[in-house]
Amino acid sequence: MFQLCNKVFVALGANLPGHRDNPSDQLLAAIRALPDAGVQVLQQSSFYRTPSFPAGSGPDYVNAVVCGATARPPAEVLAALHAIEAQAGRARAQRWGARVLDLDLLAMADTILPDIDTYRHWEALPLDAQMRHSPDRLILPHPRLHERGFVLVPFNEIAPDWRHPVRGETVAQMLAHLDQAERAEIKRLSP
Ligand code: A4P
Ligand code: MG
Repeated sequence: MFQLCNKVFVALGANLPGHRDNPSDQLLAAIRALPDAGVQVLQQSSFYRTPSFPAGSGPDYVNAVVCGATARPPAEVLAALHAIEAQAGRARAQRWGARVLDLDLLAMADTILPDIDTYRHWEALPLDAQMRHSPDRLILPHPRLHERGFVLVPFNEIAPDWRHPVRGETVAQMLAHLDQAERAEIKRLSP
């Protein structure tokens, strides 16, 4: 049973302009669309310019993380995020390919989905398998959030004390494990 109002964290990323002039405008439009998707925005990180991962896979990204409140169950929130991506002109061509908008559900309160063994399976997947397989159902927390600078840096700006329900670490602790060189390449754009 989900609480009436759950705290939800959404990661935003874009490295192609799509219908807008640039990736930052894509992110702004997506944030403005969140209330209609049932997510009331409580906090918003700065926007960051980040090198595309894997290295050399495309133009730099603009990334951000938003904290919201929602009364909807996780699967409905993800479906609403996919609808916003589609409106922005996102086509799912290639895993980790360049995109006009990527909205990932990072976490919803301390929910683990679909179960802890499935979460652990996706978290432990080696890099080559990550590139070949993508999950056909919602995994929460997002199984890559603990290792991505482009997620952890903006996440840390708005919720350094959020604790990962499986790993037991806070966002600040996960960020501290990141390679310094990777962190240094993430540049704050605004405000
Ligand atoms: N899915 C399962 N769980 C989730 C969840 N918690 N949130 C499913 C979002 N989606 C989830 O996702 C693939 C499948 O995972 C979908 O069917 C979804 O229902 P996708 O968004 O179609 O594909 P993706 O974005 O290529 O995969 P994913 O796993 O979201 O990858 P990442 O980690 O987001 O990588 N470099 C920089 N600098 N910045 C970026 O933002 N993003 C990516 C995508 C690669 N490189 C990047 C960035
Ligand atoms: Mg995604």
